[in-house]
Amino acid sequence: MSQTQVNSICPFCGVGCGMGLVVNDGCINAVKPLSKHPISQGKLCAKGWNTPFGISKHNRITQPLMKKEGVFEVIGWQEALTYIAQNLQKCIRESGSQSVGVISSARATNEDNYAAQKFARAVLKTNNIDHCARICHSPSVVGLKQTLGSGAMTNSIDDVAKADVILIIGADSTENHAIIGGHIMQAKLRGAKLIVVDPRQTRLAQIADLHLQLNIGSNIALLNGLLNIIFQHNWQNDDFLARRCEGTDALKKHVADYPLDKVAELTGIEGQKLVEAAKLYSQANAAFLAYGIGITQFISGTNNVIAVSNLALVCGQIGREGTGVNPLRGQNNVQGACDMGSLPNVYPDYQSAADKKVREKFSHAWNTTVAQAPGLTSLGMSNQARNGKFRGLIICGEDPIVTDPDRNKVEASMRAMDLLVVVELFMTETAKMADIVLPAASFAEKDGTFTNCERRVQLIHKAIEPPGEAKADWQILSEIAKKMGLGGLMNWQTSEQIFDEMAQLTSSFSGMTYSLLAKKNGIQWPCNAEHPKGSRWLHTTTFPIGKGKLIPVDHVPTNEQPDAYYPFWFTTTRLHYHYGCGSMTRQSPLLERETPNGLLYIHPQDALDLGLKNHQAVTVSSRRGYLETRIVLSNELVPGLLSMPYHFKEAPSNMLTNDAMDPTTEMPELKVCAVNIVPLPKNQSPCPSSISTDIEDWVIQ
Ligand SMILES: Nc1nc2c(c(=O)[nH]1)N[C@H]1C(S)=C(S)[C@@H](COP(=O)(O)OP(=O)(O)OC[C@H]3O[C@@H](n4cnc5c(=O)[nH]c(N)nc54)[C@H](O)[C@@H]3O)O[C@H]1N2
Ligand SMILES: Nc1nc2c(c(=O)[nH]1)N[C@H]1C(S)=C(S)[C@@H](COP(=O)(O)OP(=O)(O)OC[C@H]3O[C@@H](n4cnc5c(=O)[nH]c(N)nc54)[C@H](O)[C@@H]3O)O[C@H]1N2
Ligand code: SF4
Ligand SMILES: [Mo]
Repeated sequence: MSQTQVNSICPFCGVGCGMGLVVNDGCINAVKPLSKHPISQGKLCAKGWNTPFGISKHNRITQPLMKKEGVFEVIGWQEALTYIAQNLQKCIRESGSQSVGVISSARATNEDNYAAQKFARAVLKTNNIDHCARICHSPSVVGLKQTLGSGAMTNSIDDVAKADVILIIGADSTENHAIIGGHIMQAKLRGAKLIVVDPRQTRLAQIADLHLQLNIGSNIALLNGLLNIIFQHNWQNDDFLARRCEGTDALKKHVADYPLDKVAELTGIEGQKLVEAAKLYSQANAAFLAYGIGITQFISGTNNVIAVSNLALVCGQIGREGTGVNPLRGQNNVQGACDMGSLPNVYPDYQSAADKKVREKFSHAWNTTVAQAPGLTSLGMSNQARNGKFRGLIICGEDPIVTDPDRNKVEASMRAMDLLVVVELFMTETAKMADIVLPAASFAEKDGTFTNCERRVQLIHKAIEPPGEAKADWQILSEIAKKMGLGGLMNWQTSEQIFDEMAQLTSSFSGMTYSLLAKKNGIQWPCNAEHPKGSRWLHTTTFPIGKGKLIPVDHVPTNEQPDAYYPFWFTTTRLHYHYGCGSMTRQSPLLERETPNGLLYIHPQDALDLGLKNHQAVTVSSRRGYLETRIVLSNELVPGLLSMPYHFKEAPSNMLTNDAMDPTTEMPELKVCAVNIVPLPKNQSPCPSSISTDIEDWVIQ
């Protein structure tokens, strides 16, 4: 038996840990952590260790499938490609290019994402291209662009080790960015002060020096309150404000409207704790601020991000080692999918699609005329589908039926489309609704690059052959282009050719090549003539927009609040052991045995008041939908607040969630809505029907 090791990058979260894929007779049967990797330094979390299960051949989609009378039949590639090309052309002929679009995958490579946006803009002639950043950190991309000039993490992961204060806002890092969570715990052991702002008592909150357990959705009140305290005590960094920022006076005046008693009332946090937090953060030599989607997933998401940025700028905690405004981007390559322009409003490297010069640049480079009209977001496409205006969608590696808000609406949108193509590894709930399902190669079966949350572009290498007839996303999109008569636009032979094309058309990546990336354990962008070695820190001397912008923002109540019919606050979170829709982590028997298939956390006092016992079966309902699950008592919550992980299709929390949107980014308010809970009759189990994702249950062989 021959055994080799191919070094790669973990395909789950945005930390981007290094892993060696151990290949035995054409199969990956183990992974090894890489001791020399700059971030993971010989560690992996439970998901990383279970990677071989997550892509194992058992249960994978291996051939193109076409739905005929409700079941899938195996078809040949040529038949599938012809069907897709003809139906896309039909939609475009009858309803214009705005009636079709692409959702690409933040789990797939930069090269796949570059190909997806080029396919949309050059082949379909539409800016209808988006991906899951929409419902994740799109407010970071837009908010930080306004205040700092760039929407990415300003500093690096190992800056955690250089900080004397660490402020974590709306992020559950031991569960979701486990290796960073570990770095934070180590920093705390070494003596750094830790402040956690979260309505739940997360594991980091449990060891924090200060836990500001705010009322859900009261972020701006809290951040403006902290700023007001800082100005009142003269704790702001005057020198930094004078040299590097604009808008100080207006912001100071604005936050004076957030006195201690008002903020304590809105946030539920006593004044003294707020003063302590304001002092610790502002007076630190180096304070590292990281935040997650407890900031972004609100109708006020963009303003929440701006409020975070205001705090760091006023205290001058940015542009130096150990500091920064650090959005903890979620998916393994969500940073990359944004960088590559898989967004309706920007081309690669955030070049504006609204700018005629940019459109001319890409038209010239690609030797075609690119899309002219503004594009739709993913939820925009979904909404237009229910109006009959949006008709044909290719989804590469996303499971919106499980992961988008208000599942009943999402299902109606998918049903309304004339053509739904899903490119996937597994038979997800969304794939089940498709007209055509195409088999995608996983990260271990193709070459390419992923960009982690600290802007580090890292190579992944093909270790094994794709199962059956699966192909990389970029290859599949190129072949559809060819069938549409536009193959010349996407005529690449290797992923490296795609990367080189992208690097030539951007500034931040212009100094990168595969051979340089291979030598260096990845490179952090920008990497160009000005920064030939890449950039550990952004904004050290100036911001790309000149001065940092302080922008006053106001607290707004969440779109939905508890009332007599739906008396509980409801939020959704993640479990360490499962990832996203669960399509990959739930293939692992080791991870599956760690948690029940769906659970609702409730404070013991609420359970007592409702007469509920631990593990009792309940129904949970909102204005939009209904599900059944079992409760788990938890002191991590406050009375009145329920929480639920979103990974389980058997108890899909997005049946309940609200799609009310942030007006700037169309980010839905996934983090909060109002629900009711009622016990199920005794002896009745939740989720009576188990929902199979076994491939043989769906395909006629
Ligand atoms: N195990 C695992 N890891 C993952 C993922 C996964 O599915 N599983 N997904 C990846 C992805 S895509 C992402 S985006 C990241 C997400 O990583 P995180 O940003 O850590 O995501 P969440 O745990 O959903 O939410 C973070 C925290 O926000 C808190 N919160 C809720 N409302 C508020 C509020 O009003 N204010 C504040 N300050 N906090 C609030 C919640 O209690 C929660 O602790 O994780 C990535 N890593
Ligand atoms: N209620 C609630 N809903 C949420 C959230 C929340 O906190 N609460 N969080 C939101 C967030 S932050 C995010 S990022 C989204 C995530 O939502 P999704 O992006 O839908 O979640 P994933 O599970 O990552 O789905 C990615 C799919 O890609 C497939 N895949 C993996 N690699 C490849 C590849 O190389 N090619 C192709 N074609 N497919 C591949 C996997 O099998 C998987 O099914 O969920 C959002 N939904
Ligand atoms: S922390 Fe993230 S990147 Fe690292 S092993 Fe875990 S899931 Fe993979
Ligand atoms: Mo995410």
